[in-house]
Amino acid sequence: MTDMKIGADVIAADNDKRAAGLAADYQAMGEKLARTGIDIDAITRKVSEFFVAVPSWGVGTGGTRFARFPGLGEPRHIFDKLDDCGVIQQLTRATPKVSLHIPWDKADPKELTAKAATLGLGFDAMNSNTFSDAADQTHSYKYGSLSHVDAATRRQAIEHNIECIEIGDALGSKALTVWVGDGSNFPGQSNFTRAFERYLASMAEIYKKLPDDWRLFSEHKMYEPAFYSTIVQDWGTNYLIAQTLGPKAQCLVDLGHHAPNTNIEMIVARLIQFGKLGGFHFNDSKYGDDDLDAGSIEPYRLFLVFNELVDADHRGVQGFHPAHMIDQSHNVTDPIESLISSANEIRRAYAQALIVDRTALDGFQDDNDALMATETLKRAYRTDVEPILAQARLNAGGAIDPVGAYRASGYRAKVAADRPAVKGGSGGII
Ligand code: LRH
Ligand code: MN
Ligand code: MN
Repeated sequence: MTDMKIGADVIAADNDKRAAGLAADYQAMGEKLARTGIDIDAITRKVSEFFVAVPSWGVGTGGTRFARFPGLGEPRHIFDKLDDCGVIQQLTRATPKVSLHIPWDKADPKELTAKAATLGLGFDAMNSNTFSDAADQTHSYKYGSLSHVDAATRRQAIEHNIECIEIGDALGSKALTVWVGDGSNFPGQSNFTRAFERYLASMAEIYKKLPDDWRLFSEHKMYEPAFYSTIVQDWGTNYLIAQTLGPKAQCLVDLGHHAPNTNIEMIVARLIQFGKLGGFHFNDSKYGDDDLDAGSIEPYRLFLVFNELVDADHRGVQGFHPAHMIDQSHNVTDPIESLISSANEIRRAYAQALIVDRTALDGFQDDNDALMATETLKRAYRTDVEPILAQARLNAGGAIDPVGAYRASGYRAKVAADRPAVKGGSGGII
């Protein structure tokens, strides 16, 4: 039985106010695109088939290492979190899956599956956590996990990852994402080579336990919490891991995990070329792993990443199905609103990339016409594709203006009445 959290009448009433405007905008845009030989309905269909997973940890207010300022109606546990994820999906129709983090979201898989089913949700990649200590664990990860000098600590981290696979298998997930904070804070603290050997050996143990139809994603990040060296610091090391482990191992690109100005779209292209792009953690960043809302700082970069993905599809790259997930931390917004808006921004970048004139672009590249090549990308990027995004949501039963409908629903105030207020404090999520 379904148990949608926003009344269908609320969505319908909000849509009614906006339907005529959307119909006019969609019609006008369709005519404009038709002049360049593009069928708007074909683009809308593709957009409707594009989904991005919501991170369970993203629906609670995040924080920095200095403080956390919770909002009203903070989810108390994974079941509240799933309710919030259900709202995002109900309004956007772009986020039918949730990515879980273990042990944060540990619960009976049967209960998780049943709850998710009532909300029309499923589960995307599982995330393990060996970057912090759980209350009941024997060995500490203070000095690392999968690469720890102590075999018993490594074994504990390996077993945790295997448990994540088992839980995920019961939930219908098909991938495990491994991100470790292992590294060092001082030159000389760790032997780069020996530590990486230990990490690879541990990952090989996890890889052996993957079901046949699963993938293992390793996620690189330049620094933090280790501030001198991090074991999986960049896409080069990440590629070596995926290559060493085998065909089910691929790289996960979190957009915030690179040095400022890194050409992330080019990393994406390289990983695609060599069959090792596993998926994404979408977010945006100004300085470091800021976990800001997707498209809020560098929307053009997000578009350029999608340009590579659409280009790969266009070239018919075999077996290419990257996982799309959001990984954000919301400090000053209602997390549900941020995630709604981020899902839309991600679809926007996709829609813009879909309308790039690829034949023209190929020609300009072959003619060394740099100006017209870049103008071809800009032309697509400058196109306001909002009518396509809104129409895709409407066709699928979602909201024309999902944040507007969410606010009209009063959902946050309703859950705040059930969920006890949480006091702020120091320290927060990574
Ligand atoms: C590390 C990271 C990784 C974790 C998540 C909470 O910075 O991006 O994906 O699982 O944050
Ligand atoms: Mn991440
Ligand atoms: Mn991160």
